[in-house]
Amino acid sequence: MIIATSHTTTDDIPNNNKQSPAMTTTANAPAPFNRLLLTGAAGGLGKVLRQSLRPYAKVLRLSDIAEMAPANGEHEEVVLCDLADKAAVHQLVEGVDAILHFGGVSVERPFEEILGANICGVFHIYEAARRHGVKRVVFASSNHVIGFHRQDAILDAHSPRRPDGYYGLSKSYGEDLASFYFDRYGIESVSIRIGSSFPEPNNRRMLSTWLSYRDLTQLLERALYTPNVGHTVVYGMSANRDLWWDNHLAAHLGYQPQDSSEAFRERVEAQPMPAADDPVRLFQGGAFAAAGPFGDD
Ligand code: NAI
Ligand code: 15L
Repeated sequence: MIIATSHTTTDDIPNNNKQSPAMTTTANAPAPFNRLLLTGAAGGLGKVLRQSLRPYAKVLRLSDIAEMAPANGEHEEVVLCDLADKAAVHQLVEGVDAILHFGGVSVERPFEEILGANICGVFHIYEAARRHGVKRVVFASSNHVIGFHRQDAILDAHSPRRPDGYYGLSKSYGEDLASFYFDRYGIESVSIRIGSSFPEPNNRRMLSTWLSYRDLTQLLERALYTPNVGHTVVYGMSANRDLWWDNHLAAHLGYQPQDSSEAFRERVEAQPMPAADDPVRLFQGGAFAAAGPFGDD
């Protein structure tokens, strides 16, 4: 179990960038946790992480509101759970050493849909962590916390947040909870502002925001095992050519991305160029910045 030894914030952490390990296998992984909880396990990233997190846990507890493939042997547990249900989340968290919180609504939606899954959901996760003595949470935050910044801005973890919708606001709230639960209870968190984590970048914006699954897995390894992270905010992107985000304030994680969107540039740039005033060209959050309003009819 990882224990918070000091009230460290990203301001205090020295820049001790390390070389990243080569891809982790069960043979060369750091000592596995006894039990890791992954929420959102039925989702796009959850399915990938169900495989790639295997070296890091003797038992991976996989949870979602949606059905999943049954547990594959003794190293998996499958638990259906609605994050909006406080009692169910408290049961879910019992007996785990660390939590990777990926569950929730993952796109812009009306506030009422975001409220239970994301806002109540992340609160339930932190309260359950406190009650069950869990000392480390990795939170799948999002670039939509800063989505209203222009694409010509370079941001770091101290840049002002500019959420681009209710979804981004829910992730911003999750980051605030992470900060509060560290200051108040010593529960450490890494909030990963994931860019676009898909098999390939699908459009021009994603040439900057893309995060390969391999790099995501390395970042999760660093987020789980780096000591004294306090509450660290890190941008989740691969080593792309034209980056909007600077991770120097998270250098203590030692994250060294291996992949780049360059391999896909030609195919992506064959697509028609969006108009100069299209939000997908103006804002870091792209089309999310133009979603809504909802509920006017
Ligand atoms: P996804 O939508 O495929 O997966 C989210 C999962 O959460 C789904 O399986 C869904 O059933 C589950 N979920 C929704 N409401 C729930 C509830 N009330 N209780 C329990 N589970 C619930 O999304 P994806 O792409 O796999 O993303 C995973 C996480 O990473 C999300 O939190 C998302 O916001 C975050 N993220 C993903 C990015 C990406 O590029 N894929 C970028 C930035 C953030
Ligand atoms: C996100 O936060 C979403 O979960 C994902 O579906 C993508 O839209 C991604 O951001 C992105 O900005 O590309």
